[in-house]
Amino acid sequence: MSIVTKSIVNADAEARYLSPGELDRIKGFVTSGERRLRIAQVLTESRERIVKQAGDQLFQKRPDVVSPGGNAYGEEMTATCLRDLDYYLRLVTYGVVAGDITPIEEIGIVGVREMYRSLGTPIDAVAEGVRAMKSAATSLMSGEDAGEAGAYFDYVIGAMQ
Ligand SMILES: CCC1=C(C)/C(=C/C2=NC(=C\c3[nH]c(/C=C4\NC(=O)[C@H](C)[C@H]4CC)c(C)c3CCC(=O)O)/C(CCC(=O)O)=C2C)NC1=O
Repeated sequence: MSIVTKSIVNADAEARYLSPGELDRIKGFVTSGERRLRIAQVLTESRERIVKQAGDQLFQKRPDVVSPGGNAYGEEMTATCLRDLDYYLRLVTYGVVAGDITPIEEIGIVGVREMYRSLGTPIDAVAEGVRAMKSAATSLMSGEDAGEAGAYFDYVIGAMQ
């Protein structure tokens, strides 16, 4: 839910007008809108490059995951691994657009440890891949945009520690 919807639901539950604090937070959301959309556009347009670069970096750092016995060993499994990185990049764009980590949390973080444990996927290596996406992605942006985008990648990385 965006901050706008959330504020309206909360206010209406108490049959009241939006409070000055809520209006202030909505103002922040609106004034940062152009920047957030610009970031989401860069991530969307460059998604293939970001995922590919991050995958190369991850497999260089963690050759074990693509070696025999590794969770991403073999063409098909490697492709599934890169697909997971693409999933997380997509979720980051949702967070950036919403100005809120909630969509990332609900779609990709709740239950993620249990999921990767049951798949035999080392979650620290997934986090490493997301870290590599962060550096590939933020290198395409100016300082302020990079900082804002970086926060959403950091949220995912932190949730996988
Ligand atoms: C949008 C929310 C969402 C997420 C996050 C998601 C993840 C996800 N990753 C999966 C598999 C997988 N995920 C990986 C990923 C990796 N293995 C490694 O060693 C690397 C560290 C890592 C890549 C960075 C691999 C290799 C599989 C296949 C495992 C298998 O089939 O044995 C599966 C099992 C089903 C399938 O193969 O599609 C799910 C559900 N699905 C979703 O709908």
